[in-house]
Amino acid sequence: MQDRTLTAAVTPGETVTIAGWVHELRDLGGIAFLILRDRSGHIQVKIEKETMDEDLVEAATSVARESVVSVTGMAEEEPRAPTGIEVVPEEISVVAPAEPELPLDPSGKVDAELPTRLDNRTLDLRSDRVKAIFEVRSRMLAAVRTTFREEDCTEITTPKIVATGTEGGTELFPITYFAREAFMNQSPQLFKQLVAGSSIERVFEIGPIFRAEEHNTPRHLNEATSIDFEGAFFDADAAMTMAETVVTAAYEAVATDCTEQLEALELDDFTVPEPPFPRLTYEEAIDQINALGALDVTLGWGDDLPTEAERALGEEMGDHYFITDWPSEVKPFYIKDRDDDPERSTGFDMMHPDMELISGGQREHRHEQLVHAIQEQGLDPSQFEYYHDMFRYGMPPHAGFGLGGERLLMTMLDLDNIREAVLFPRDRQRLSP
Ligand code: AMO
Repeated sequence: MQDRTLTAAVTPGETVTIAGWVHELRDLGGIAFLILRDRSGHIQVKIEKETMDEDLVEAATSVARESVVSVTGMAEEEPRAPTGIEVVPEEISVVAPAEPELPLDPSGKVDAELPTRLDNRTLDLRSDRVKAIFEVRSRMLAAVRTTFREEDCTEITTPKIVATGTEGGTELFPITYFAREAFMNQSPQLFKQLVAGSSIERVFEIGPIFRAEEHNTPRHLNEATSIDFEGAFFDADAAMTMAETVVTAAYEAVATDCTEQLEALELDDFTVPEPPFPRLTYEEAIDQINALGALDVTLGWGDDLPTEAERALGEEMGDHYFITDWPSEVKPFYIKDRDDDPERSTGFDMMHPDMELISGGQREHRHEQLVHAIQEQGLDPSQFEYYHDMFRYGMPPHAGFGLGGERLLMTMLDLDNIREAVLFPRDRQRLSP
């Protein structure tokens, strides 16, 4: 819209045209106040019924909440107005009316259930709290990008329609690719390695991953955003340091630039984690969990860490930490075993006290050992030929990680459900919007 002034930029003494949503209408009899909202904030529009044009009064007082209106008038100082300024209108037009019955209350005064909110996301996003989540998300991703660029990484995008899975066969979404079977990509894993092994060396990608997770949990999505890194001449330790750098930079950017949003989210004790994060080996982790008596059973070598175990350990650790040296048998084929002990892998996870945020590790870069590892996991090396073949032509040692974007945001903002961190989540039930 031409010549529109944002509400935050309105200064007393000038004639302005403002446009936005009817946030609230307060009718006090002889006088009414229309609170207009735009992306920059709110402003009060004063309607004096006795003295103002009848049509204008009618337009202003009959419009339904959340309608879009345009108002032209004089801005005046008014200490009693919420922002100290009000607009005295000469002209009001309804640009896009809203129906009087709204499926949810964007002011947040009346709580709506999450499914209702997700079904009506446009309205949901009009509340300060929900809007704040996605402003933080945008800032967080920008910080991640900048940090990787500062670390000399090249941003890449890799195919989302793929011929093979990498993260375990049960979680694949099959699709029809002309007459052939194909899958939605579970991770850019193999592609990022193939590019890191070129002389580009350091790559990152922020993109969707698709997992046919059977379980509907507050921390799993069927389509998630993965923040991936891969670096040639990196080992697991160096990859962990990169992971710490990226996570910390995301927190720092949000702490510095999103004070208003953190306020809307009532996060007055927002703190930036301090690297280096403690690094526990898998063995130390299970010993601690067993000592805490968090489970009915005693964990042994090779066991996965159940959610309750992660929680108990997280509580003990209090902040981000790593679990390293996972048993080789529980890690995917591309993770390299430790040279000094093939039972132990170079695989690591970065944990937030509430959940896993990152998996990573050094990769098997030796062709023969890689083909062997693929076979060991019961997979057919010929299906991965496009990948392991390249390891015959000078593949340097390399390492990397995958960081769950929504989990990072969810833990950062203390959200109860991962669906809060995605605009249009995909889960077992939800395929639209
Ligand atoms: P992994 O499968 O552990 O590792 O995934 C990495 C991180 O991605 C996030 N994540 C998810 N978030 C929400 N819903 C899901 N269904 C979901 N699945 C994964 C988690 C997890 O820690 N290729 C490796 C990474 C690597 O080694 O570089 C991988 O994909 O935060």
